[in-house]
Amino acid sequence: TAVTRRLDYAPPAFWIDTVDLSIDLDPAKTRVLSKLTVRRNPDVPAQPLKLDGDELNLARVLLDGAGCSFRMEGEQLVLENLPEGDAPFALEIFTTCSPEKNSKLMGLFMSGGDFFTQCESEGFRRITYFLDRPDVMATYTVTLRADKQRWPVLLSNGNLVDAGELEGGRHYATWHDPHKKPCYLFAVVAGKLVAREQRITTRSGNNHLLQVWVRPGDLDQTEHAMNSLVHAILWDEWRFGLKLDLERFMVVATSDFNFGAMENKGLNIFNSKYVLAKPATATDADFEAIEGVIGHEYFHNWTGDRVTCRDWFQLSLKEGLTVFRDQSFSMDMAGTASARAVKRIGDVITLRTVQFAEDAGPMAHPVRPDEYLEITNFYTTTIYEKGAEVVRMVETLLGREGFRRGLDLYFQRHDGHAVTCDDFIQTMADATPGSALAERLPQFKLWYSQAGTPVVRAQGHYDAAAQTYTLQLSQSCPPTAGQPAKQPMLIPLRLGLVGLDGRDLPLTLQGGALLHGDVVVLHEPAATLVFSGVTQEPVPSLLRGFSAPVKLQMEATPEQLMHRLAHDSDPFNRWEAGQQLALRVALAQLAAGGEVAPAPLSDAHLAALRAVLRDAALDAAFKALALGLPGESYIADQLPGNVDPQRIHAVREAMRRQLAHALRADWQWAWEHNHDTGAYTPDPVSSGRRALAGLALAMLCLAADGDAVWPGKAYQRVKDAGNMTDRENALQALLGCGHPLAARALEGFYARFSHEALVVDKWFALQARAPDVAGSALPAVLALMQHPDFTLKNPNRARSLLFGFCSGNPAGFHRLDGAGYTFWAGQVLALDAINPQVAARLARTMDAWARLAEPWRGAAREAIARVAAQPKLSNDVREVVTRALA
Ligand code: DPP
Ligand code: ZN
Repeated sequence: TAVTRRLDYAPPAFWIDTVDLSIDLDPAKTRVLSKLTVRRNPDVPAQPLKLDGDELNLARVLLDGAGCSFRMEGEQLVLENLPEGDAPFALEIFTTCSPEKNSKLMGLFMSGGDFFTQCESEGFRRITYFLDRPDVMATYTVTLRADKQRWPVLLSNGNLVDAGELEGGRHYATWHDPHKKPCYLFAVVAGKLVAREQRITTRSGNNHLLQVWVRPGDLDQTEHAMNSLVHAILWDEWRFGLKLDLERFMVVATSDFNFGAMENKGLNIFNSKYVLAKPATATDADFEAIEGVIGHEYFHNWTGDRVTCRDWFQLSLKEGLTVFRDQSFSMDMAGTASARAVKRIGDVITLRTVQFAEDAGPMAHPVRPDEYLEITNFYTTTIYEKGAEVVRMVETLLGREGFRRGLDLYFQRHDGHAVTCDDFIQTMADATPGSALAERLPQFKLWYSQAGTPVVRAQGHYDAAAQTYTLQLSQSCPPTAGQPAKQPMLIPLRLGLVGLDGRDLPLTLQGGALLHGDVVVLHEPAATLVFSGVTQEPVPSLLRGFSAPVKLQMEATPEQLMHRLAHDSDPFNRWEAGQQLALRVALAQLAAGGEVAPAPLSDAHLAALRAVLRDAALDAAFKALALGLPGESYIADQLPGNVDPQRIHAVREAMRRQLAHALRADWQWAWEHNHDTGAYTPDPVSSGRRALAGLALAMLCLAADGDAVWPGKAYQRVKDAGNMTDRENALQALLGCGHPLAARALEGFYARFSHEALVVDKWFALQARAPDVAGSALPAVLALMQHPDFTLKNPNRARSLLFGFCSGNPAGFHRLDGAGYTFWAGQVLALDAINPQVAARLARTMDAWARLAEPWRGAAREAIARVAAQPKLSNDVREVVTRALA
């Protein structure tokens, strides 16, 4: 259980050039014969060859065809008496493993009777002994053997080069991957699967075979995934000139998976949640997520597979860049400016609620971390989403053309290599001499090394006589573990000045120029900007489009916020003004003490929201976001500490109820104009209308006050909605208002979909998040754990109920008696014995414990300490709870 440190990186002492694997698949005992061509790395002093292994049974090792001496050092296989010199030698290693016992779902495991692999980060060592590190890249040939009837389809990376029958009802297939790759991109699938196939010819005239492999009954749910894949391929070629480099590209779905999906070269393996969709079972959000994840994994083919990471501290090299690419893809697919903004707002909500919280908590780490106990704990929103924001800032600094030039140079320089975040950013600067990035590269790189969310403070002053508007900006970054003092960062701030009529005033910066006409690059601890020719007092609109992952603090009157909610030309900031407005009301209520006011929203505030809801020029999707209140955990994050989760819930509920009642006629109008979207398609316009209709229905149910009309309509809709989005929204509306019809609706929902695993997940999640009426939430969750469909062994199922409750139901979870935390501790331990990765994720739902008020704080500490005291914890969970208590 040793900590791994970034600065300890040393190149491998050996290279492995070719890997020839023969795998005899058997659930209880799979035999793996690995033939390696190995040679010494001439740049490194001679040392023994240490191969990683984990839970393997070693049968035999041959060196150049003869027996040889070896020893074990912990789980590593150590060979000392190897040939001198640089000449390659052959190593044959014969091991066995047991896929059916592999509940960690790392390495070779079984799902629904079929075989799958997951090797990132360190799963390959659970298949065979190897130099399991991403900078060792080899060419793979793989022969799979299995019973033909039970596992008729045998897949691995690359091209199928041979296949045939064997004795005893077995068969085989041999695959060869022409591309060198690190072992974390290796994959095998064997099962009773069928494929949707499509052949495409790309812009450049190349032909490819695309396959989406699923269980036979699921073929009717693969059309959207295939369309998304085709779009992703065409988009990457169009936007970045990056072509598909394989004749065959395969996507395979499995229902037992830790990640969302995995970018194995040519053979992407997906959590079925991100492949399977049909209108009857998948929501608009599911359709959108599938497009995004299919894109994400496909884009990894270049940013991850062709150019990979030197070591796991560089994870954001591929993940931050690939998230940026999938976000850009989804925006381009969304089309209109409004739909793009809606996508951006969704991404920022995730960043601010999850990543900002991470940056402010015990697991805070830089985008390029310095150390880890267990690397799987670092597949975080900091690496992914903040990493993507860093790449987005690079694009903002370089412009679209400059960014493209940078990426072109990146592939020119680093294709086929395992590189670092430094290599990436250096290339982007080298490709754009004189750019705002190249000019201040060392400072920009602080985004990779400093943890914590920077705070930008802004103060504005209008001088009517001089017709100037002065903006004073300053920045700071809070201390995080191991980083008490921070240096000022390079922060691109997109901004505008909104005039009285709602239009932007022209921007003329005294003594300087704005990047792209509207971006200020803040690099000093404090700066003063003076805009001249400002003919009227403006309302400043800063951080447009969320141009940097920072917290902006700027005084604003409710009138200024309402002005921007009504007019800001930047849709992101228009939405943000509404959020700020609501946040201020919530924070005032929290600061006030005493009884929670039943109607905290002012008339002017309600009128402003009504105007947005009724605005004929706005899209429904935007309205649904603008009328939504900030989440409870986001509100909690704005407090300095002493967080009372029950009061936050009560305040937000009061706001929600007031919004429901005060705008009842408007909600009814919104429902009437949006609830019928005709034949289902998941496009942004109709999905936006469904979102607004869903919100309206929830509000109308909340405002029903004993009247049965709206709950009755919701109940009817659960029964006969034409698609899952409308059905789930209606069920949620019923649950959200605590109506007795909800129980019957849940029953009917289950009866209809009990054979659809992904819908049963929704059924569990909806109940896990249901309002905590008189302490009912926890007992309901405990009862659901006894349901025959519940199991901790399936990650999606475990997440639906446990994460739904522990992180999606703050009022139910943060009980005064601490029973929610006791439940959490028990489930973390139970899961840890099965699947440490999923357990560690659940453990993280208590990250913010130290900011709680008493008695929650004491009870939370006790529960975490109980977990930490277990002697047999995985590294995964140990790292999370140790940091939490530090
Ligand atoms: N499968 C995960 C992803 O695609 C890890 N690479 O992000
Ligand atoms: Zn990824």
